[in-house]
Amino acid sequence: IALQRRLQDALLQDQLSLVFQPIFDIHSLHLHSAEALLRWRHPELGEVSPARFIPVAERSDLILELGRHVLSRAAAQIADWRRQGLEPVPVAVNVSGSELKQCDFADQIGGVLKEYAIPGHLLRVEVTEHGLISDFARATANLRAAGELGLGIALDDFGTGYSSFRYLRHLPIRALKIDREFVAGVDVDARDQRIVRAMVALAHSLRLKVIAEGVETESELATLRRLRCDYVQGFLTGRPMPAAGFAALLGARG
Ligand code: G
Ligand code: G
Ligand code: MN
Ligand code: NA
Repeated sequence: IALQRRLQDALLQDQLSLVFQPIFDIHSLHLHSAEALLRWRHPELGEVSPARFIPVAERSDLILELGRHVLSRAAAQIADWRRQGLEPVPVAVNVSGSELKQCDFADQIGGVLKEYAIPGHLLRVEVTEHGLISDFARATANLRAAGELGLGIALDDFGTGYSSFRYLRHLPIRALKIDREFVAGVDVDARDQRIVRAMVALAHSLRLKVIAEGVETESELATLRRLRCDYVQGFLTGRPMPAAGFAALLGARG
């Protein structure tokens, strides 16, 4: 409860910000998109990890407020980069399961696209298998509606949740994000190599793209290239960074 109270204040006092982690084409290493990640700097507690405060927010409707905040901040940032004369790449936001239960989820997205005058393809949604279980029909309808607004949908943390195949069957997804759990040490672990190869084959047979997450070493990158992943995200190619740092990446594209 204490943390929940503080998080409520954080929203009001503007202690929350977004950082952006670049996602690159695994072969050319051209910038492809970004993942927006929430950061909270509390005046006394210092940096509080979303791994800690998101679960707290998820216990109440605070997560819905947080979700709207992230969506509108991401859209505002895209609009701001465009004002600076930059050509933004799509920005993916993480969406919790409870957000997907809202009847007006797609209306919210439509609202921010209009407010910031940006095309839908510049926003993306990442959902976790875990987030989808409670109201699958509603979640599916919401993701379809988001897809119709032009947003690409990715299944996050792929392989770590439940009944993934059901999601692949029903959801309008465009990409799988292979969880770091399978990526860390994939260069030296034959079993992980076989698992990743199978995930990629599955994804490609369904015409989905594959993003490898949490790539930290050149050797992992080389292995993931060989295993035919499409995109790479991780500390090796770029840490999550503030908007100004990301603007430099946007500006440096040739
Ligand atoms: O970036 P970091 O490793 O600190 O994130 C930890 C966890 O918090 C990850 O699982 C990430 O998906 C989640 N997370 C980060 N930002 C958001 C957000 O804006 N909304 C939601 N729902 N989860 C987020
Ligand atoms: O669950 P999700 O995939 O949304 O969360 C992404 C999380 O992974 C973020 O907290 C981000 O900071 C973290 N992350 C991104 N790249 C790397 C990496 O190369 N290594 C590690 N350990 N964490 C990473
Ligand atoms: Mn994610
Ligand atoms: Na993930």
